[in-house]
Amino acid sequence: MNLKFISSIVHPKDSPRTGLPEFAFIGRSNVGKSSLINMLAGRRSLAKTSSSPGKTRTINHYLEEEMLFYLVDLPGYGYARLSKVEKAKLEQIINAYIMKSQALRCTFVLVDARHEALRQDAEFMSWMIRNDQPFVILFTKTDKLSKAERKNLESNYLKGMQAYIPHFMPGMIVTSAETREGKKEIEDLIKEMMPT
Ligand SMILES: Nc1nc2c(ncn2[C@@H]2O[C@H](COP(=O)(O)OP(=O)(O)OP(=O)(O)O)[C@@H](O)[C@H]2O)c(=O)[nH]1
Ligand SMILES: [Mg+2]
Repeated sequence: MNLKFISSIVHPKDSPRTGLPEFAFIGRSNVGKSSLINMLAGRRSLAKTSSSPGKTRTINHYLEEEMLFYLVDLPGYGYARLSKVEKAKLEQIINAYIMKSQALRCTFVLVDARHEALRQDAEFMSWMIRNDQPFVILFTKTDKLSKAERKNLESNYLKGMQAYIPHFMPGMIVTSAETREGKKEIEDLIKEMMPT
């Protein structure tokens, strides 16, 4: 993808007003949102990444200059070390963006492939379902899985999530920012969701 950094904002109302479709990246802090955007861009440091959680604190728009859509890098949720006030502030940014963006086509909810189904992710996805917000799960860091873990990833995760959300059956894509697994699947999905 030919991605160009456009803006870094705190208030969703300051989003670009071009009306171009937006695809957002959300998930727990440190799950690999910014790294995945870099992987899609084929660039190392378009989006800032960090091994310590809580790196992204703003809503960041990247424009795909040929197909004309935005990828939107959001702050992570659930970073335990933040103060209550700071956590609430980030949650407010995320929720306001998702509820208010007119151009948001689909949200990619990133989940670390090494973790079991987590309550925090279940709560976020329940909230998305209640608000009729379409999303697809992207498993991240799958380069760190053994063959056996990789094989059972989707079915194990679904089973775990269904304990929180009955009949849970979202779209899922397996990715790695290291090996670039999942790049084509994400690109194809975005193409499918572009207005014609
Ligand atoms: N092995 C491996 N490491 C990854 C992968 N994706 C991300 N990482 C590492 O995970 C850490 C966090 O990555 P980020 O992309 O900054 O995560 P983030 O979700 O944007 O984090 P916040 O902005 O803090 O919410 C970094 O040390 C990355 O190098 C991956 O696919 N494989
Ligand atoms: Mg980030």
